[in-house]
Amino acid sequence: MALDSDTLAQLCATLRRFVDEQLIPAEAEVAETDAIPARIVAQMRELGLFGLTAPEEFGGLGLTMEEEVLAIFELGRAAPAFRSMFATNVGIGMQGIAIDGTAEQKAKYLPDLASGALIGSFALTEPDVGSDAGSVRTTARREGDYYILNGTKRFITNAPHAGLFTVMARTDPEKKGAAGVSAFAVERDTPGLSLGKPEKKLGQQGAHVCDVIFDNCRVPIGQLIGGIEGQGFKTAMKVLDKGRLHIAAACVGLSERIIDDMVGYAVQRRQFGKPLADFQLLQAMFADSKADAYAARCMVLDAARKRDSGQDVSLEASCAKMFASEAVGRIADRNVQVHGGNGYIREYRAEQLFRDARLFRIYEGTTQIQQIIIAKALTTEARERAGL
Ligand code: COS
Repeated sequence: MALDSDTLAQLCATLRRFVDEQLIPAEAEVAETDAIPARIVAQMRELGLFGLTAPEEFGGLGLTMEEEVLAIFELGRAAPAFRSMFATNVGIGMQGIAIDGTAEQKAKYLPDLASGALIGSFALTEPDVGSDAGSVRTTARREGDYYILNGTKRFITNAPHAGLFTVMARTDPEKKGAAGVSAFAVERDTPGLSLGKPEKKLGQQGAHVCDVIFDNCRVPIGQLIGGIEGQGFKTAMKVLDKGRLHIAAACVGLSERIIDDMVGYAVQRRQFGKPLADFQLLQAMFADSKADAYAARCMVLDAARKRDSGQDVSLEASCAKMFASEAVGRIADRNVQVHGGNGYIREYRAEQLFRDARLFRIYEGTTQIQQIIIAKALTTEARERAGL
């Protein structure tokens, strides 16, 4: 563990207070204005949220996976747009460099990513390449000391705020699949890089996504992550293994928050002369929600501990991401139901959290992609056992 148990308990208590006293009270404002107030971003920087997982030598807290998910259980209780603000730095926007970057790349970028002075973003998805990530079409053609990037990346979280992109592009047009893909650290002001308009979304107002367009974008060869061509897909997969555990933890946090809201509402609201909480049909929803959230919490913690012990957790990360994101969807839906008509009205947060939670089942790999990863691991193992 990076932190002793007292320090970790203190960190989690501080994050819980921050969520209760600053983030949850600002949810309505963020949803209305589609922006995180500058005062809250400044508080996030002061708390070190952008650098939760950056190595200590680069100014981060260097949290282990277990510590990271414990922190995200707390931070995930607020509307997910808040987490999005700093989480690309903690996860997919920084980990490509942290895991596979050269010493120079780490020294150049990790300190600013850790402090939040620089926002990192992860550019894998394209207009015609979503789940089939190995089919990346963006090209990176070597020309002297530069790679010339051409193509469009789509739905790139935090792109409007980012100063640095981890970009997956095909360096070898002869290799059609994953083997021809390389990863690059591309700075925002590189000539030939431009941004599309921020998308209008179903939920998570305050978190922004847009296209990132490369038009003969000249990227110095030193920006090839790890300095080796053809490793980009594997870098992306390693980043996503970790990212999926982080997302699963965010789902747990939000699930627990919604259960508090749901039961808190039901003990106060009265119908037929008694509190809603006394009706057994609703009690079944509370119980199913709690069991869902508890199971998700246990899965995430178990997978995180396994990763910290050096095990390959692709299968466990997919199980946790799939279960926790589906669970928070069920819980958010029950919360709307328990709120009845009020559940459909903006003033009560139930409808917002229902819309916000929907994205968890899609990004960083849809539920169906997690199923494919889990099934592939199981069938590969079975074939090996059978000597096939
Ligand atoms: N860690 C390290 N390496 C990995 C890996 C992982 N988790 N997963 C796969 N690889 C390696 C494989 O071992 C293989 O290497 P070799 O060619 O040396 O054997 C290579 O990467 C290709 O793997 P695979 O054949 O499994 O790739 P597929 O093209 O079949 O793709 C899926 C696999 C579907 C799992 C992948 O495309 C995926 O995760 N898609 C979803 C992408 C996603 O989450 N997008 C969301 C937007 S990003 S926020």
